[in-house]
Amino acid sequence: MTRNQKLLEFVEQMAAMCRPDRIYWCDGTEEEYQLMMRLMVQAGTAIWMDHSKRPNSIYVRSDPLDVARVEDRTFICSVRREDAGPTNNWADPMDMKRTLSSLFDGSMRGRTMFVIPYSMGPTGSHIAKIGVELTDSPYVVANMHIMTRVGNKVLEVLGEEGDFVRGLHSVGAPLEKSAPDAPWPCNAQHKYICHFPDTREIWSFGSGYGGNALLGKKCHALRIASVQARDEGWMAEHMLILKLTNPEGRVHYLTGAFPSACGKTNLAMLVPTIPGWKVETIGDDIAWMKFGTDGRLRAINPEAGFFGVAPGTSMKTNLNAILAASHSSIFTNCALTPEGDVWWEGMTEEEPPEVMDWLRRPWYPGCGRTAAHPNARFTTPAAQCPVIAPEWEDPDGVPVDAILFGGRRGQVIPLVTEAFDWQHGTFIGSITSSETTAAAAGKVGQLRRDPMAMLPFCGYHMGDYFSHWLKIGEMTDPSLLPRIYYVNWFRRDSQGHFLWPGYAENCRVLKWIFERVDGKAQAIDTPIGRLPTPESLDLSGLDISAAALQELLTVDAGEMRTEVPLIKEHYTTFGDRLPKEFNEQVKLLEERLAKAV
Ligand code: OXD
Ligand code: MN
Repeated sequence: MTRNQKLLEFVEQMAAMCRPDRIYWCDGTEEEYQLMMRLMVQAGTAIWMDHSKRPNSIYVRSDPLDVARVEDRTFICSVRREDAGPTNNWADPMDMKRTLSSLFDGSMRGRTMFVIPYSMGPTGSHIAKIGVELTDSPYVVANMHIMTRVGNKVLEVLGEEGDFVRGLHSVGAPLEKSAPDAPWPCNAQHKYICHFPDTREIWSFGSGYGGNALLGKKCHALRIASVQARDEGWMAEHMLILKLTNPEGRVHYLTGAFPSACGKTNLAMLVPTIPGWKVETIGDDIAWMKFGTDGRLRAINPEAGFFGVAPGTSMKTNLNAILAASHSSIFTNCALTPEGDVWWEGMTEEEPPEVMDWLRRPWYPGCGRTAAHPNARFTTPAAQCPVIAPEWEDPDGVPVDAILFGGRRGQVIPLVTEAFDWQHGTFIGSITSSETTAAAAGKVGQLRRDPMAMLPFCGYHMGDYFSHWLKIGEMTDPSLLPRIYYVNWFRRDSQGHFLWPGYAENCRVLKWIFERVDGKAQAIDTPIGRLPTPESLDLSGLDISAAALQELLTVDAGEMRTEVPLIKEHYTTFGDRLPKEFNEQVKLLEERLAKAV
């Protein structure tokens, strides 16, 4: 327990409102994790997976109306409307607290309120931050055990005076005395994922799924932390962190921002096809970066686990994720095999003859639907990843040499482009665009601008967020800043086939970036940035046609010119908070394109 008065008061006040039957303080032990598993199995939320197939793992199916982050129900409740900006839903904090208070009133009746003290980042690291999530969901407790550092060790660091991000979560389904519980209690009518950046609070109601409910992840580590980072001069980003080692043993650290479900987890755990090169993982979703005393940006992974998209994950696409999730993991909305293991689309080359789909219906190949939900997930401790870097919990973080941006673009955008400098890199990050996927509720396959892959995750005005990026670029000697790159693995030919093999072969692009950082690889200036010369990209052993390579590595000035009005239109969103430097960048781009043939 704790003697932190602020925490004791928080728990008391929230319990008085939510009226749980019991309050349970999480200590973070393995016994507690096992207790959560048993609670879920007893309640019908989960079933144990066959021990010989997938030891110490459970299989969970959510309610079909609770399967993804709900961006239209996500609110930034800053005191001033303009601080939330045009890309967030805003609500007045007092009004929203009133609405939510009536929903939370008695919402935990018949349930236990779990108090989860957690650390985002290695416990005690000067870059880490503490939060406390109150929840009535054992599923959330179990997932938070994997995704964050939980329990007494966090309370010790918090001490009697320490402050913390206050998180309140309820599935919004009080249990009446005589009524049975649902296997996945939630509230389909009322879902609210609300952030109060001025007071560093998160109130989430009605959903038990992923980023809606595991408040350490998107809500704290991105939306609230981005505001803290702005105020304190650091960065909270939607980025993987990887360590790249060349055959001589030289190391560079890369971070990468890609919109949801563009393969961050795969890239973070990639098995290089070029002999002698090694990729190790530090994080797959979020990076917090702060300047070290040496003037370099240093990154930590605030999380302790992976909440990865399951469909498409296979021995071929991500061997290390498959190995990491081979035991002690939680699987949500995958399909269940008759042997008591999980399956999902793309896991195996051959489809199994029959499984039970995520909606508990028989499924067989050719039946016309998917067996796993497209946003089915595995939750796995990062420490179980075979290529986790030994320094992944270094409290000082790792020095970042390069930052990658990217998205899913079938057309126009080349395989890799190096920014001319930090300001230009910030500009290309701000115009990141991608075709949408299933990670968030909504239409799949539409083009959406997703600046720095932060559109759903920035807790304040995106125009100010861009200015913050520019300010970061002025906080140190330019030679110490990471270089910035834009990559696109998803370019297609006129028949719609991917031009680049992707996955493990992306190491060829990583190698080029590594050698650029070392001042070795060649590049040519183009209107949009520096591209590899064909010889500087290591393609040994890769079967790729000269024509495909040509298409991947050229900038068609005519096509690029058609992007300019789209960029300008995108920028109108931010009004007068768009940094003037970006208008200047658009002008420079137009000038360079005008000169190109
Ligand atoms: C995620 C997401 O779950 O970005 O990481 O949606
Ligand atoms: Mn993400």
